[in-house]
Formats: sequence, C-alpha cells, structure tokens
Amino acid sequence: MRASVKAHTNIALIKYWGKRDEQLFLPTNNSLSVTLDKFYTITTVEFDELLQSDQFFLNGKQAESNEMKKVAQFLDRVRTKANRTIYAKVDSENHVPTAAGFASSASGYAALAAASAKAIGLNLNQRELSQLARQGSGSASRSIFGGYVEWNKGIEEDGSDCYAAPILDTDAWDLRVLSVEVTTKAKKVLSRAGMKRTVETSPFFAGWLEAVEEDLITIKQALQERDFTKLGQVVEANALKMHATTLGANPPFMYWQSATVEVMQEVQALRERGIEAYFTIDAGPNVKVVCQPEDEQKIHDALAFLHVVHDIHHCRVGPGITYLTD
Ligand code: FM0
Repeated sequence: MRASVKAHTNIALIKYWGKRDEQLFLPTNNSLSVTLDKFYTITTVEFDELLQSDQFFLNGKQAESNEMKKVAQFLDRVRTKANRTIYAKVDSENHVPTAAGFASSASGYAALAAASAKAIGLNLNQRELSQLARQGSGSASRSIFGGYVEWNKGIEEDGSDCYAAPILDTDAWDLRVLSVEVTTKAKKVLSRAGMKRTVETSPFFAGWLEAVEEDLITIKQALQERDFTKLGQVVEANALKMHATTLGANPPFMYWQSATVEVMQEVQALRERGIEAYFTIDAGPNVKVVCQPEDEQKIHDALAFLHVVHDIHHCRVGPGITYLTD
C-alpha cells in the first residue's frame, strides 16, 4: 500500500485565472502550459491500518496545520473513490527553488494524486489522474503530462469533462524557460484568493474571458507552426491581461514589484536589440522568460547584470509523471 511518484511543475503560457466551481476546481477558461524539467516534487504515500490520522511531511518536516488539512481533504477524495477508510503517511520532497507553499504547487498535487491513487489500489488512467490532481490544485491537472499541455475547462457541472491533455510531446519543440527570481519583501496574495477576488469584483474579468479564447487559438497555431515569434507575443500579452484584471478588483492588488517591472523592461529592451525573449508572470513577483536555445546565454547574461535579479534557473521542456520503485 505504498507508492512513490515524481511530478514536474509547469508554467502556464495561457493562464488559468478564475473558477466556475471552487469545490471541484472547475476553471472559467482553458489554459495551456509547458512542463518544466528542472523543478519537481517526489511524493511517497503509504496507507497503513495502524495510523489514527493522516500524516504529512514536507522536506522532512511535519507540515503546518493548514497544509496538513488540505492534504487530508485531498486524501478523503481518494478514499471515497476507493471506498476505503484507511489513513496515510505522505512524504513530499519539493525540488522547487523558492520555498513556496504546497497548496499552489502544481507538481505537489500531481505527485500526490498519482502516488495516493496507486498506493490505495485505484487503477486510474492519465485523464482520471488529471481530474484527481485538479481537485488539489487546478494547475496540477496539467502536470500529469509532459511537453505542451492544454487543460480543458469542460462544461459539465460534475467536472467529468474537465481535464488536461497533451498537445505536443516533450521532445517536439525545444524551447527554454529562464526562471528569474527577484529580490522581494512583500507578502503574496495567494493565487486562490487572488483569482476569487478577481472573479467576484473585477469589471475587467469579462474582458479577460473574451481575450483568452482568442489567445488560445493563436498559441495553438504557433505551436503547430513552431512559430516562436507568434508564440512569444501571445504568451506575454496573455500574462499582461491576466495581471490587468487584478488592478480592477476590489480591493485592487498587484503581484508585481519594482524588480518585476525592471526584468520585464529588460526583456523588452532585449527584443529591441534583436534578441527574441518574452516574459510571463504567475501570481507572484518572479518572472519567467521564454526563449529559443540559441539566445539563452545572451538573455541570461543581460538579466544577471540587473541588481534586482537574485538567481536565474534554466529549464527545458520536461516530462510527465513517473512512478518510482523503492
Ligand atoms: O498556472 O486555487 O493552480 O495557469 O499560476 O490551487 O486551483 O495555484 F498565474 C496564476 C495557478 C494560477 C496560472 O493557480 O490555483 C496558471 C496561475 P488553485 P493554482
């Protein structure tokens, strides 16, 4: 009754931003991501008749109570599916640079979904695993798969048609993602709270939903044609539109800091010098830069020169989940 799984993080090229059902983690729009090779989580789940409650260790330490609660709620879904009442010990190792929480970690819930399902004896296919991972964190639905992945919002109320599926394999197009960490002091508004506030209060949210449909069409063309300029332009524009919705929320909020804007401007300056780089930003101050292999080093050097840049991690397109034997 034990299983270990490795799952990688992903970065959304077209963002998931807004839920139509918070309990089932059903999104308002499709999103499209690329799985990253560098950042991952390894999770071991062991169900044990002797346990009186679930246990959750993150990087070797007992997890905080709010994270424990979310993991236990997730395991409840797995137990219900398997029709069992047995508790589990969960051990997660996060190989993700910033000490981000577990809840927002796509790799965390993708690994937990696959490991817990296997350990309890559920025989789920990848689509079912994507649906299960989704119910821990929406973006985790995409991390079941490698390469370029689309998460379909679905229309059913029970979420039965809401899962991710691969668009291009891991080896199909060798793009690079530089993960640029900036120095920061501010506390972050968690993506879950941020998207909820935006859906409920931002007058720009309707515009977001309209624009994202167009952006999905464009990026899928760019992926089929391997047209990097087309891809980069829509990736950057889509991120900017997502962030614009937060400025219209009540109360308004923004994820960018001055360091974030400095990196964004440097990326735009690189383009003016003929080096193709495009940025995207999630619910935080750090920036991800998408580029082609031949430009990676030049872009690194320009960004490393900025005082606000703390660290730069180089990622390639990564694989889907793997089951580890121990
Ligand atoms: O990844 O409330 O999955 O598409 O990263 O757990 O379902 O942490 F930029 C924001 C990720 C949102 C875009 O949200 O939310 C993306 C974001 P949950 P997640």
